[in-house]
Amino acid sequence: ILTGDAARAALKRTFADNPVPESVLQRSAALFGERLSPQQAVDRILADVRERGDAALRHWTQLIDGVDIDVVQLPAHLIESARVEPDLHEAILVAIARVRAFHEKQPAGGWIEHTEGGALGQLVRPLERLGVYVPGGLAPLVSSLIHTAVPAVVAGVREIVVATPPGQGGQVHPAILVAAREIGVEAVYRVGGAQAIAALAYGTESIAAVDKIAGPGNQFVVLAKRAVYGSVGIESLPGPTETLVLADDGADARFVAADLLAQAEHNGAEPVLVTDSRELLIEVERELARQLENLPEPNRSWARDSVMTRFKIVLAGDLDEAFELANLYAPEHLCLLLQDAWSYVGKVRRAGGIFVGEASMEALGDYAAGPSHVMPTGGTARFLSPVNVRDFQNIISLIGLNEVTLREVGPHAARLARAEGLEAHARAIEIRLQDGKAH
Ligand code: HSO
Ligand code: ZN
Repeated sequence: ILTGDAARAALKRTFADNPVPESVLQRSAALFGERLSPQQAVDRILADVRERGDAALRHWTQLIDGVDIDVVQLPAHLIESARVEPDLHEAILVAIARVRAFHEKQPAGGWIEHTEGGALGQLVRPLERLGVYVPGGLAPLVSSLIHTAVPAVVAGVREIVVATPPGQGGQVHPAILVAAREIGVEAVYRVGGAQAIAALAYGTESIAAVDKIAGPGNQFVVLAKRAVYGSVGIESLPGPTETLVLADDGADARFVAADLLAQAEHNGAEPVLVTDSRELLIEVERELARQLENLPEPNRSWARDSVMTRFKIVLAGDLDEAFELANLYAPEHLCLLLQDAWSYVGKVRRAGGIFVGEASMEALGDYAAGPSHVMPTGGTARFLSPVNVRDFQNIISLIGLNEVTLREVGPHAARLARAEGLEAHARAIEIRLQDGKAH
């Protein structure tokens, strides 16, 4: 149990590079015949895809996923014919509709102001082609597709393509295909990992390069995204997820424990409890042990790993200190299980999302509350926002001034140009002022 300065030290993000797990090094030895760091492995894959295109995609997919994909793009009829049970289909539709309705509320238009001095403005244009990475692995993250692609649809992006690692036999989970169809995704590519990021960034024979890549992924995907950034837009570099539950003595320990465990079940997750109540803390620990025992496998092992290795429990002197610590940590998710939780919202300065009160648990937000569940992790809420419509649009500045403004502002601009030693700039302005012919 952490208090005071020890809590401050534990919650302050240090941003040291994560140590490379031995299992990753062993895997790279198996793949490359030598022990490469994840970064070195990613660099090799990126260079190979850039050089050899589809042939490299097939090679790495065979080696890493153990799957032969002679055709990288999933045939369209498989998207058309994908089916899931009716209840799940309905749930997908509800999630899409709620995420869409939420993002349609976002003020995202541009503006043009006309005055007697002419017009200035900001025009908003959607990106043309977006790549959404959908992690495969242990569970098909259909919600990640919805929570990334739907805000892009609202932004006006017309070409959205998906890359996801293929299962044995090259198939993609039907829930992902149904969601892709309902969202109106253009194409699904059966490729994952760094090789998928390379293909989306550089293009190959069968995958046209995109303008931006969005969506969460594992350590290799994140390293690859960081490496291609600049050649292509990158929406964020999401790390392991984290949730800070801020609870007082009025909170129901069962709910607190349930929210922490829901978080803990994610790979590498960091659950944090901050409370000003020692009684609650003791109750939560008891509840946590009980609920953990009742989870089925493999979820219990996943959750136990997070709870045993990364769970932080903080006892704050009062709620003011609790909020100070929460702002210091800048959590991806901040869950307020407080009496009169609404009255504390104004105290939050840094978080990806605030979940206010018992009925707004983070797990609901993961699926169907409305806001995108792709939120800034690792303390990046200090400078990043959750995925939103603006991530999928560009702004174009519009300058349409006339002589009135020119006469007023031109001499100042010319003076600044000369101060910078840029004579031709100054003259380009003055040539209009001199002959009085500027319109
Ligand atoms: N809580 C995760 C997102 C997620 N949860 C997807 C379930 N599926 C990161 O915000
Ligand atoms: Zn989750």
